[in-house]
Amino acid sequence: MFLFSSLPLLLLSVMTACCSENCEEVQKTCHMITCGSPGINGLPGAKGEKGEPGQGLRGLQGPPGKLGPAGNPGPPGVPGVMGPKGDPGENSHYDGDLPASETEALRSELDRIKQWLIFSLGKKVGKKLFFTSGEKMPFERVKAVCAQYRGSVATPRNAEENTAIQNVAKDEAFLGITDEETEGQFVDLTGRHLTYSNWSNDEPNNAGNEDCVMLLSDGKWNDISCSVSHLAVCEFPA
Ligand SMILES: *[C@@H]1O[C@H](CO)[C@@H](O)[C@H](O)[C@H]1NC(C)=O
Ligand SMILES: [Ca+2]
Ligand SMILES: [Ca+2]
Repeated sequence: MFLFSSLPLLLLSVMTACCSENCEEVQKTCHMITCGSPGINGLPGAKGEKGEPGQGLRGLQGPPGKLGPAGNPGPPGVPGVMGPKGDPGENSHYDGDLPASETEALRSELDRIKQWLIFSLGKKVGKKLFFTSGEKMPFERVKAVCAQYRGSVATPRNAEENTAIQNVAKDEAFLGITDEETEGQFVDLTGRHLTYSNWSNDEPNNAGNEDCVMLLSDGKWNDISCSVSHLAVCEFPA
């Protein structure tokens, strides 16, 4: 700021200096400066008309302005050229299989965990395992819960499985059997007709429209409404 305001003053003093050295010559170039010995001050003249805009030197360029706001992001660039193939890693010969000894160790550990689960919670019959979450819920929920654990609703295929479910449940539980599709025709959840059943006396009676089946505490079956809540028992391949 100081520089700009003092610049005309600076120019003036430079021109004055040149004038005092060689006045005759300077008068041709320095029109603005009066030379010679100073006379007596006259009266001030009338004010002249406003002159044309001057052609003085431009000021020095100012400092850069403030940074503007960031622009919108541009479109994504063209994908680069694929790089050269990297060096083979240290495990370049690893084919994804664990050593046989480790596979064996994992398998026996899993077997042990399975045995504990069966021992404490479930029942194993042939190639089936039966477990319960201990919760009571409508039939649709039972199906969903069993499917969530990659199992299906417990469906006894013989007296032994029926007893196993009874022992796991220790309460009234849904079985994976319905006659929702065709009234009076009970099928498993894959739609196959039953080869084993253990209906209680005078059941199934479809009393008030009953399309689901529950295992009674005595091991016998009764058709009941699908919307009532009973224990969820699921079966899994052993
Ligand atoms: C039906 O269930 C009862 C009680 O568990 C059992 O004693 C009977 O043997 C079962 N009958 C059949 C055919 O599974
Ligand atoms: Ca029915
Ligand atoms: Ca009934």
